[in-house]
Amino acid sequence: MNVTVKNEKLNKWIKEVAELCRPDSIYICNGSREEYNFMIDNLLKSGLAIPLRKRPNSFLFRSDPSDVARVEDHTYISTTSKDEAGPTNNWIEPGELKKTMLDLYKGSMKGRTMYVIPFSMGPIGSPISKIGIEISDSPYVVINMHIMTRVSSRVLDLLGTNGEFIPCLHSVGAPLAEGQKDTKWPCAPIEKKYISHFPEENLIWSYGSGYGGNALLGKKCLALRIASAMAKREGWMAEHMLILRLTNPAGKQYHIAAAFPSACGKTNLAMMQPSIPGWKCECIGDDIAWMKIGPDGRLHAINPENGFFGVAPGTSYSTNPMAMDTLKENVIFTNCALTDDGDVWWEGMDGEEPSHAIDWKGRDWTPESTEDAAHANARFTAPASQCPVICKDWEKPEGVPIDIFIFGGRRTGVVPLVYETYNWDHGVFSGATAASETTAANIGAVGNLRRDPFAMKPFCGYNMGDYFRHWFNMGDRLGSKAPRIFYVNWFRKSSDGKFLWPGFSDNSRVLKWMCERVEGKVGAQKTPIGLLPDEGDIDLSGLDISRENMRELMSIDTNEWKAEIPDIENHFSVFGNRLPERLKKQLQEFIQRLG
Ligand code: SAT
Ligand code: MN
Repeated sequence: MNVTVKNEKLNKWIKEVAELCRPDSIYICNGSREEYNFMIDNLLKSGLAIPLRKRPNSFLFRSDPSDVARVEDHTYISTTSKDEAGPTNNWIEPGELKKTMLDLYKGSMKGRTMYVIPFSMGPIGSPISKIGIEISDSPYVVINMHIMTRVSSRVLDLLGTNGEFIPCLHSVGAPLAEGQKDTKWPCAPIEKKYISHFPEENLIWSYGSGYGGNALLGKKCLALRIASAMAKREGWMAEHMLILRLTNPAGKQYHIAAAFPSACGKTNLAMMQPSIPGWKCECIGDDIAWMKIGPDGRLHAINPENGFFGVAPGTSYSTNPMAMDTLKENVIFTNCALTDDGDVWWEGMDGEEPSHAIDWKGRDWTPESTEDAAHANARFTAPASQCPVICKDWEKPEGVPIDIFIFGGRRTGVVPLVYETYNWDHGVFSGATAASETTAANIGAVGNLRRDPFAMKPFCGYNMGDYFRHWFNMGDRLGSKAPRIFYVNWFRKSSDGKFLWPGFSDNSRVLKWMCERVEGKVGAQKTPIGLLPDEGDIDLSGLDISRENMRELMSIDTNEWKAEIPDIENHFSVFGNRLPERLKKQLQEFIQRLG
């Protein structure tokens, strides 16, 4: 497999990185099936990949127990001035950060192969796509990138001799001395992990982790952090949003983009199968949306990814049948449990628990074990094309026109099932103040309430005050063609700790109400927080839910909302003079409405 690199900048960069990191060999990837199989063969031989008898061409990997999720505390937006990174990002001055990281990279690939991975975010050759080149010393990264992005030698052809690309440098940070045996999941200790972004020069440097968003640099690093900064400069949007197409019984299509934090059900909603008759849902993307204003003046969205990197625990035929059917073959599983008959298993899967399994740490597990068999952030990596409800237009370069934006999070209390915001500015306020309980997608405490504006707190590549302003600017440009904005909370619990709303396929009932609002078919009640459905307007036919539960789900306790105000003020105050006046105005109006 001889791939020649003609791009001058790329050749120079490959040479520089090789001189710095001192790999034993260099391999330029072409993205072919043979290459994938060859990589898998090597991973099987070294015992890193575990074949799954029950799922053709599927493999299980177990990470090091210290390397199981994104590391937000070690993620940096490195701009010349700290102010440009803003108060929600970690910042180190670029010169200093590069010096530290250059020291770490020195010889970091010794004993390993350095892979050069040419990839496209978005269909290859499309005007909205971006080309990245990831250099990595992890074969696990190579095979995951094959699924999650479009890896191809065609990307190199497209680059020609002087095309532009986004350099993404990755090392697991575990050089091997002469004769030293490798570990199953090489990585560096937490204090040496750095996930660094230099948005002023569209550059990504990642060191020390081999897991998910820390290592598959096309995803959060390129398609969100770097892309959000580019989008701000160029007048488009890069958002942490799923994209779906909903078709009503009359055949009318609605496109919905929804922002929820990591591990809050984006994949489930993106592939949801409506429980209401005659409605159809198709998936366009489950994590990231790039949106531009089209010639029709509307906002058009594409999914820049090529696969799903979804949370496994909790995924089942009852919660997400379309995901389960996506996972039948050609899947990489990470940190799931292994059953005795050679399949994967995780908590929340259908059917009986296995009486014995090997847990994600490689130990015997039985239902009596005190720890879970799969890690809470165990993941599947699966090709999007395998999803039975992937929309036929999911790769259309012009994207799909967005009708509805949804924001939300995990809130045990306070926030009702759904409300519509009064207008764009109020919608931006609801996105900017979105709060959610933390999940296992990041290393750190789980279940703490935090403000996670637009579900972008960990992914905004510049000052978030400016990001809010950018949302207002986009709204001004879109005018009457702007999507309507709603807020949802699928996770409200009753006083005895039970979920009030069944969720999953029944979320279609809430989406139907949104479509009817867009059509002007249903009214709504004005409340201090927004427009709530009139009783009876959410289609509950065929659903066994009590009136009391519905009332509790929709209830608004003014005192609880008043109690949120100091926290919102606090949250806003950190942005100083970067906080748009329009958000301050929204907060004042909100306080007045609460009385
Ligand atoms: O590890 S990832 O960042 O890719 C998954 C997530 O947190 O959404
Ligand atoms: Mn995500």
